Amino acid sequence: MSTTDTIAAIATPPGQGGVGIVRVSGSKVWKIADEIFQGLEKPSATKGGTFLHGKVIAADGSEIDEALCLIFRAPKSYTGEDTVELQGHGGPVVLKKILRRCLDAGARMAEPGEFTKRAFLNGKMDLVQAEAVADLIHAQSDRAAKAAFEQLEGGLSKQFNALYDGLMETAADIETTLDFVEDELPNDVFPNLGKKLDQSFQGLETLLSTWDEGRLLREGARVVIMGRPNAGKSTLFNALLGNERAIVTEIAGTTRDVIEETLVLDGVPLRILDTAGLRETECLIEQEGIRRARVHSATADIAVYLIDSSQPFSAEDEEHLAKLNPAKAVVICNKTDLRHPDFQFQVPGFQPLETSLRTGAGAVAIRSAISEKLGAVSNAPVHAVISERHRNLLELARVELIQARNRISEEGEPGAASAAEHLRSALEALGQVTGRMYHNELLDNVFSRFCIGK
Ligand SMILES: Nc1nc2c(ncn2[C@@H]2O[C@H](COP(=O)(O)OP(=O)(O)O)[C@@H](O)[C@H]2O)c(=O)[nH]1
Ligand SMILES: [Mg+2]
Repeated sequence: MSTTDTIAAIATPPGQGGVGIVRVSGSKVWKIADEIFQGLEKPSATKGGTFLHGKVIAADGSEIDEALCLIFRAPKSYTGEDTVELQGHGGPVVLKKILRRCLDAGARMAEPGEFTKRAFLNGKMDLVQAEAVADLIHAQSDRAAKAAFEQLEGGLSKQFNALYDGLMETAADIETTLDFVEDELPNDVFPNLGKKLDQSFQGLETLLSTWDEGRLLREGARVVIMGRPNAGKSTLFNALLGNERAIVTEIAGTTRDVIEETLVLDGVPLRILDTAGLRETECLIEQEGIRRARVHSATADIAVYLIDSSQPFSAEDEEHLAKLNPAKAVVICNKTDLRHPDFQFQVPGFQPLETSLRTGAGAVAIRSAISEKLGAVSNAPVHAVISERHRNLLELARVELIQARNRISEEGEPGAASAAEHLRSALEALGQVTGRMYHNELLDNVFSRFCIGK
């Protein structure tokens, strides 16, 4: 991909809409716009930051659409290049014709994310901000959108930059010591360098700690509904979703596979999973379902455990509960409308809710309880959070930083050369987060997540 050619793409989603946009960016944009657009002025003679009203014209001179032509002059455009946006009527046939026209006039079809990639290459934004563009477009909830916007505004980049600059300074200080003869150096040089590395390490840990929240916002918190057969798991699953997604019957063992759906609760996206009831069974299909239920519960952010209170409290429920972490579990004694006189919940550490999913009593409390368990996420102020890619690079930097710190604090001066080496590696990893350093594979990896036209 060269940055001197001119790219074009439909920037609005497929389907019908009031307006549809074709975006063209690159050095040939004025030649192309003059050729295909007829208004009172030529686009090439029009000031940036303004627009023309006119017609998009086919090669044979016939009119394709009435349109606006928005003029952006480098560097004041999204890509940093000369750009026009043609706003036509938002129908797929019309927009494809306009795009075709741009391609025939000398543009090339843009690759996914290529406009944003050019914005990055032209210094309009760093890589973390570019990623935020995709996150904002993909955001499934209010909070995810806020976090992405914060990142787009540079909140996260600032933290990465501070970490990078701090380490860069320390690395330079360490390299300076290499030029000195041993007894020329003041005594406190290495203890001070150790302290600075400690500070950087803290900053790195703080950034790493935002990963969990980032994961929850991007992928959704995993909420697994568990319990013995017939407790009402599928009934709860359907009630949370507001539709009859899972089959509910009075036959124990109805749900065998894991069923997953998504839902937004208090601004946090959730992935809720309905699972097979836990019991001893001869049925191979059900056994596999139960095995999967256990696997999912082990990795869940929240386990919702249902108990059938129309029967006396069972030792089996007690056993299953003992394996759950109370901080991450919502326990529900369901079927209170049929409550057995001898039912008595007796597992310390849990505060069960009482519900009748048949009558709806207590059902609202379940949502609040799930929300509350995810509380750290849903109540905290929204701030920029790191992604999987950032985390992998931070982990690399972390390992190098620990090495550097150990060399300095354990060996002092004799360790300086090796510490400087480790810091260079740490900086290399950190530099790839914001794109101070990049290679093609890294860019391909980042921009492949984008849609065409962004
Ligand atoms: N009486 C009563 N029946 C319920 C309640 N919740 C669910 N059920 C019934 O219990 C049976 C089993 O429910 P289901 O959701 O399939 O349980 P699962 O096996 O845990 O998924 C169905 O007949 C439901 O209608 C409740 O609160 N009260
Ligand atoms: Mg079920």
